[in-house]
Amino acid sequence: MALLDILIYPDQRLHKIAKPVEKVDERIKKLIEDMSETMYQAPGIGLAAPQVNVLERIIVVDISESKDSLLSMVNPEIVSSNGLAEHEEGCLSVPGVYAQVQRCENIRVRAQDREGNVFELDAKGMLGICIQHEIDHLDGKVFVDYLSHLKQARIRKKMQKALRLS
Ligand code: GNR
Ligand code: NI
Repeated sequence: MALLDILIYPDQRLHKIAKPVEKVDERIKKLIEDMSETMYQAPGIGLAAPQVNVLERIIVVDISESKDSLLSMVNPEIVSSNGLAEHEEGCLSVPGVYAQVQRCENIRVRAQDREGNVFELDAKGMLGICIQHEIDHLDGKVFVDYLSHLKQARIRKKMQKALRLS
């Protein structure tokens, strides 16, 4: 297992679109293990491959208190959704920044598991929000992209200043 480096906003690589995984093989399993370890160590409740500079459609999520409910998804897709939910979000790629974001309240997701088997999952609450946040990363979107341009400019300034000081 290995810890991976997390890209920090406003790194332009966070805005690239990830490619579908063609075959769920040993390389993908290893990547999922390393991503999970990186997420738990951060600590975070989710991580998407583009955050660790891998442009492939893979996410890991664990919203449990006990950190024993890992959900890994390869090529996840939202197949249906309804309702609206607003919640405060944060992101491992934008440390120290939190903001309200509007998402779908209920989603149905189709994905492949670590063995390559297709499954579907209904998610709401924090799990639903987290999965939408992670799928956004696969599409090159970071939660700050939903904020006003003024807020985005302030966040970029804050992040660039923090980078200069580190
Ligand atoms: O750890 C995380 N917490 C979180 C809180 C509210 C909404 C979404 C998230 S996901 C985030 C980890 C992360 O950046 N995943 O991409
Ligand atoms: Ni994030």
